[in-house]
Amino acid sequence: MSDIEKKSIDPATIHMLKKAQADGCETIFDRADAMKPCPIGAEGSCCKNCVMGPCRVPKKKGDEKAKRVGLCGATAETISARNFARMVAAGTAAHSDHARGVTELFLSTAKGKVPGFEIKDEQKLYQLAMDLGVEIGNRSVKEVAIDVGQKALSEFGRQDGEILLAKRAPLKRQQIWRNLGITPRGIDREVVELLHRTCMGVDQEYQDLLYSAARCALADGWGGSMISTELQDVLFGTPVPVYGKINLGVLKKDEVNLVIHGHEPVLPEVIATVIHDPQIQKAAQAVGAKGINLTGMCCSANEVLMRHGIPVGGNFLQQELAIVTGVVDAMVVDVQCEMQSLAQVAKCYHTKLITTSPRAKIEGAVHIEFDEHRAPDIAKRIILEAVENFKNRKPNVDIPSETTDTVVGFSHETINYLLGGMFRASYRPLNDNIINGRIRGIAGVVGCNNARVTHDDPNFTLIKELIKNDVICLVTGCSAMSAGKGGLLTPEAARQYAGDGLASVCEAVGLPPVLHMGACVDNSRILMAATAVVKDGGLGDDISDLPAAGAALEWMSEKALAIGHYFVASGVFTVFGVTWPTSGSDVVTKHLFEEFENSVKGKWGFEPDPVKAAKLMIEHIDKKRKALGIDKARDRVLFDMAKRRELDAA
Ligand code: NFS
Repeated sequence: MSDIEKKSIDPATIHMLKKAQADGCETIFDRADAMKPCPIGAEGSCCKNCVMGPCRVPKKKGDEKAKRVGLCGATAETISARNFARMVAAGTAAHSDHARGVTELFLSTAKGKVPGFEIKDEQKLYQLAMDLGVEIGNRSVKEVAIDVGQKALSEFGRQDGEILLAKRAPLKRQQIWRNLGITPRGIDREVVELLHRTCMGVDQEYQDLLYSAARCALADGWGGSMISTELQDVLFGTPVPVYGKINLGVLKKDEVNLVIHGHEPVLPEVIATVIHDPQIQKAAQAVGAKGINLTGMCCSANEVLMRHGIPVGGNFLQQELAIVTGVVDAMVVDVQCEMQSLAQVAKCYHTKLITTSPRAKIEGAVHIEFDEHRAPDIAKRIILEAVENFKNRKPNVDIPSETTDTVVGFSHETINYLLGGMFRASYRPLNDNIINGRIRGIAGVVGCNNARVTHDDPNFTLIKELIKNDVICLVTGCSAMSAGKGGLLTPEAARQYAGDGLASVCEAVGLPPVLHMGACVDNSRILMAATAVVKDGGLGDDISDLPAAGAALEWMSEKALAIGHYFVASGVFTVFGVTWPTSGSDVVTKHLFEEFENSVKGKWGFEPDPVKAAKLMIEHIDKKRKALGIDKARDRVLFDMAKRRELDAA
């Protein structure tokens, strides 16, 4: 096996890496070989929060008692916890700023100020109105929507009290947060306060920092991310199961290829509509193309895949490789997870890179700023940029043949409906199957790709291992795409990969054993699903009682750490891979891995090996089953008449 072949388990990725090498085009995979991570920074032992440093306080092998403090006296524990907390603050800021944009658009839509946008899911609007304390009565949809938009917007700047959606959590969970003083007050407030606390010379007690980080992370999961998911569903429709295709083979040689990459679904939604405009289709034909092929990359892809079945080009580590095919006429990006190197890779070929967010420009890209008031015009302009660029393709075109079929679109509401049917939608069948042991437990497998590990391998191997052991998997983000490319997102995968118990349940209701729930902000759907399972009864009275665990074995983004921390603070055992950001301090790591279980009833774990990580998660699930008294549960025995008579006679 050549070195390139060890970079990914995905043949399309390997194929494109070889092409990039032949074309002399550098990618993230080359840079990962050329530059190793700084070991001091990786273990969280570098403090650069003031300019007397950076102070380096790494662990010293063989001299564990060595004094480890920065110039100001900050201990290795403080430095480690501060670095951890800053990542959580940044991740929360990213999700929540995305949410703010969606909320502003929602409010403008409710007020009728942005033509082309509308309220698509009224039922979800009413549910949200109730949870935000907005009166419904005989009021019009418009009135309710305006109030919902205003209430949601004020959650960002709220200064005291509790964020409103925290009330969706099980009552016991809410009480745990209150007792620890970590119920978020307002979304922006928690981010700002955490940045303040982690400034030079402020909060210098590692426990205090870790719990403040939990409060901030909860403002993401039950605040910013949840608001994003909810309002996007109300605006663009709540996902229902839809068929889709994934991997670089979805690109087409004889069509104009426009790739939408990033995170905010607003512009992609408009592009997806405008693309059918006959004038635009004509323009494509005029340049000799058979049509226009819209595909997605990263979480924008998840959004439009879930709602429209638009094919997915690939996940985070494939963004440069889409361009390497030589057929991407334009790649349009907004915010988050867009590599700056896209501009350089685009130069090797003919691709036009277009930035659209007022918050994110890239040197070398064309900037066409999105404005919701002129959304259709801007969408048209972007599509036409791609169309015009079709004629500039160079001869070195090569598209991998790989695509995989998927069934996606499992919002929390859809799972409810699919399990219980239209007239008695509920999580009851799921709970029953967990109690009777056919389903051993639930796992959320989420997060990114990371160029420091074999692309897609940890995610795919972990998920396969979990479903083999009857653990149903809920997936989002780039990890969902690893599962999709590996063929795990179809109902047929149940028989092929899942244990007998899980397979029998999946086959009975036609579900895949791995349920794609959306983008990373949609991890809030997993919180809602877990809460629904608790509320349905029989499995304890808090999320921490459930036979459940979470994982992100290929994480790289600060957003992933924020997500992990809100899962932990919501009572979930969460395992991360690649590298552990507080490994420089055994004390801080022990607190997160062990002592957190006594307070927030959830805890962190670290295990880069996917098979071992699955084992850890399954052991935790079994521990929870035992605590619930369902560890010896068996399939219910159905008595026939003869057996009943025997019982009656006894
Ligand atoms: Ni999530 Fe989506 Fe992927 Fe990671 Fe980036 S695209 S928001 S951060 S890399 S899963």
